[in-house]
Amino acid sequence: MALTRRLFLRRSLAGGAALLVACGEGGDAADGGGLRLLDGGPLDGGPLDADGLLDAGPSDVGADAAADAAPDMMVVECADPFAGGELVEVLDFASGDHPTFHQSLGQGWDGRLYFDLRQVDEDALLTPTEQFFVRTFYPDPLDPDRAGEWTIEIDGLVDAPLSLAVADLAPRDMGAFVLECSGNGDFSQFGLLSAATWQGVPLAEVLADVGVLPEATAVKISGFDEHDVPSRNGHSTPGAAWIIPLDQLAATGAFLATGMNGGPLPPDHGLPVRLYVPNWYGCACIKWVDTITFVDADEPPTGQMVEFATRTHQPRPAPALARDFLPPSMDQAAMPVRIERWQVDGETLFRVVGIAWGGYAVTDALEIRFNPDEAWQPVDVCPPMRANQPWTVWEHVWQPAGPGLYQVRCRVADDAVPTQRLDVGFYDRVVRVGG
Ligand SMILES: Nc1nc2c(c(=O)[nH]1)N[C@H]1C(S)=C(S)[C@@H](COP(=O)(O)O)O[C@H]1N2
Ligand SMILES: [Mo]
Repeated sequence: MALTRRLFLRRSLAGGAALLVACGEGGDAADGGGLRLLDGGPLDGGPLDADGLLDAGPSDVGADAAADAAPDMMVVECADPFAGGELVEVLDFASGDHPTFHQSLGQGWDGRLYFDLRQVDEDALLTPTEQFFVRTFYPDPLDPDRAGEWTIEIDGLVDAPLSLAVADLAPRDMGAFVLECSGNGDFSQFGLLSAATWQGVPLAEVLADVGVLPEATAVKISGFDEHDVPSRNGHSTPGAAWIIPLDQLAATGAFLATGMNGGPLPPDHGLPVRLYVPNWYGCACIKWVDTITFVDADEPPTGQMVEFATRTHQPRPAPALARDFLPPSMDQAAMPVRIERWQVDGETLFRVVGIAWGGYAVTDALEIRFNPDEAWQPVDVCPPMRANQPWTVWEHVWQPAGPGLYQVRCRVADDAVPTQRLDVGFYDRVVRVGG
């Protein structure tokens, strides 16, 4: 069987400051966020792609030479059962709707752009900016030409309110992270999920010098949220704000983003500034941030937090105080994104390509099942999961029992790994084989 050789950073070196930059000052959610090499590191000059993967190519000489030059890399041999075969077709998922991808649909709060997850691949991990999913378009009252004048008002329980000019921030690379709308679903082929590198400044750093009153326990981050056209059927409630407890701020790795994928933040993604919290659902990642308010322990949740309480898995009924809300974090999730039919040596083989994202620690216990009455099978993830962000692409060889509909589900065979959405079949995909 043919092998593909890939080099990857040794996991044990993940803390090596010379090699890897994790987003934030520690905290699990931020760990691994920056699979990003510092200039001048041992690999400087190597043919490194955006993910930090060094493609060794098919030749042993190349791989060994690269490994010699970079002792912190290791060579993994991944089996390629499809080598020399022919891709016959990419199957359509039979579940959900089939929206138009990569095109602006709707208006205002109901504005959407769905990303086609079938495009994700080991060597195409990041979502091109123009294909990155959008939930809520750029507000009509704002003028992109005046984005350079944007200020954030810092008020509430502070010594004196102040105004922060976004142009004065010195953004740097924060790492590669996924963003997922908590209302993502089969209706859009799960197209409200994308990955990018983000540039910005940690929120804890931005607020470090603010004179804060002793009773302040949290910050409320608010964004501009007015549109000329109301949301249809009251689908979306006006007012975008989220509250982060001060004692969690640094650990979340929250940052104010001013750029993505190395370019400026496009209008629809929050020009000139948005909140981004690694591994928190998109509803917390407030766009067009205009106010940061220091609040105390009696602060009620924002309308946005209440609107998204179910989708962020809050206790029911939703808590009366913001401080009793759970962090809107994403448990480990996984699903197939592309199922291909191949002819290899006269045999029909199916290649299931999937992603694993979210979660709080690396796992090697991913499993897949092709119908409720079939057995779970381990997914051999190669190279193994190295970090929770942005996501891990996996592949599985499938030989279906016969033609028909298959309901494909993933799980993590490790009770220590929380997977509340996987547990209820949230990311199930249905595929039709043959006939
Ligand atoms: N001001 C504002 N910020 C917002 C929203 C909004 O409607 N208004 N929607 C939120 C939701 S629900 C999601 S999923 C993300 C989507 O970010 P994106 O459009 O850049 O992908 O933005 C969040 N920030
Ligand atoms: Mo969302």
